[in-house]
Amino acid sequence: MHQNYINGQWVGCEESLENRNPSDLTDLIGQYASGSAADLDQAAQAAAQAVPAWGLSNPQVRADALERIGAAILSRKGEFGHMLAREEGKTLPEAIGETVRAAQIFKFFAQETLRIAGDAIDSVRPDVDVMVTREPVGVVGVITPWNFPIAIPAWKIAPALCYGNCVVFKPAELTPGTAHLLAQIIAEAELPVGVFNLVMGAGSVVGQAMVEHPLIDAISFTGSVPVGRALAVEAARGLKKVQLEMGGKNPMVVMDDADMPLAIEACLNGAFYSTGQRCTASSRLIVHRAVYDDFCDRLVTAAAALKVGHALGAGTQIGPVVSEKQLRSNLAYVDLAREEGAEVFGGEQINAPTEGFFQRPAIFRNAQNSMRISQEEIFGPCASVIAADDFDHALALANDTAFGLSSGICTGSLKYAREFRRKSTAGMVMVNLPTAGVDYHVPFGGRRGSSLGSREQGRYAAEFYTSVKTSYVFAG
Ligand code: UN1
Repeated sequence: MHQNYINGQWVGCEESLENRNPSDLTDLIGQYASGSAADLDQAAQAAAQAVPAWGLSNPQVRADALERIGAAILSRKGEFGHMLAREEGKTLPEAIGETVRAAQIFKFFAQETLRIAGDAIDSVRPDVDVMVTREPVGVVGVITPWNFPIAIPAWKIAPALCYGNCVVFKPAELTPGTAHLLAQIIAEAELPVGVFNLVMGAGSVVGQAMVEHPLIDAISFTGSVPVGRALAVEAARGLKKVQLEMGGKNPMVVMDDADMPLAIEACLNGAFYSTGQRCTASSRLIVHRAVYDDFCDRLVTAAAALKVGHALGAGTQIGPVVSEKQLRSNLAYVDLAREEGAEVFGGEQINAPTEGFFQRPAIFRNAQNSMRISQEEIFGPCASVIAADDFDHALALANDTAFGLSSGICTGSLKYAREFRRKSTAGMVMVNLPTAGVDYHVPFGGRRGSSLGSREQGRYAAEFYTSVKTSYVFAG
């Protein structure tokens, strides 16, 4: 069994989880520990004990450790990519790309340790100096989803360590393999005992124990809206700091002056790559009526040509859906699309040489924005195509959602691009680019049902991972 890492030791536990390849159900990747509330307690205690020394450690020590982790991930990117593609179903190039991104995140935060700055301000009182500094929050619980099994852990763990926090990491049950590899690398980076802990297991057990634990000071979570909401309520009881990244129903507007091949490519990428399993996926394609039919015809043809298959197969463009449960849910939405009156292209489950959860990309033509298929996050390779009369109508439709993570517009007009950038009520806006696939050094996050708390990534991560101290010194 692959073990948890607690207080500097690899430790087994009674329960374990089976990790299987969604591209080939006969491929058993391994058995992984499924921790208990007691394991979580051990990890939280170890982390809390490590906080005082780590929090005051020399930034060069943290910089060197983060740099070592980044370099080790990079040097093993093939192994990581292979594991990630095998357990999550992302294609191998996507999986290796995600691994490189994770390494870059560790390297970015290695440098950030040397830039933790504050303010010195004159006091309004004589002979008093005021200093504003940033200190670690303490023990940070990290709860991550299966869809980015190395990038999302990286963008939570790296800043946590950079700013002097200790970490208890609970990865998604569906992707413990990548998390375990990452933990091995962190374990080899010679951090003091207790600074980093891995507790794999069920959200209802380990996650619940984490949110209830008095020694956990803050939780950074990426996952679904219902879990995020429950977590926020529970965390409020313990007055824990929380950062939630949840769903999306991201709009991509295609104007009548768009470069059509570029728009098709951006929509294919945004809607279907990574099997649509991205909170930044373009699941609402809002297309100007003047080009609606042309756009739909081209998109249907291009989507039908995408090669769906084994994530590790040569030339595969769309890997499997992550699990049977997710596939059932996606297929139910395809049925719902028909019931709601959309015209459905693709979306059917397909067979491959290996038994897995393969689904063809689904396009819901003549969809309305008010339909459930256009309002609820599906988290699969499914996109509604909604007609808009003009720019203002498209903008109104784009903003008419309970989410607000990313949004995009394809247009040749600077005026439309500028207005969309200013009036889109999303946390991230893309012009002539897919709504998914973001840089690693700038803030990530959204509004409304998509995010709660301060931004992740880049220098803005400091807001969550530090606590501000204001000191007054009287010189006498
Ligand atoms: C990306 O689009 O590059 O869970 C990242 C997700 C997001 C990450 C998306 N938190 O899909």
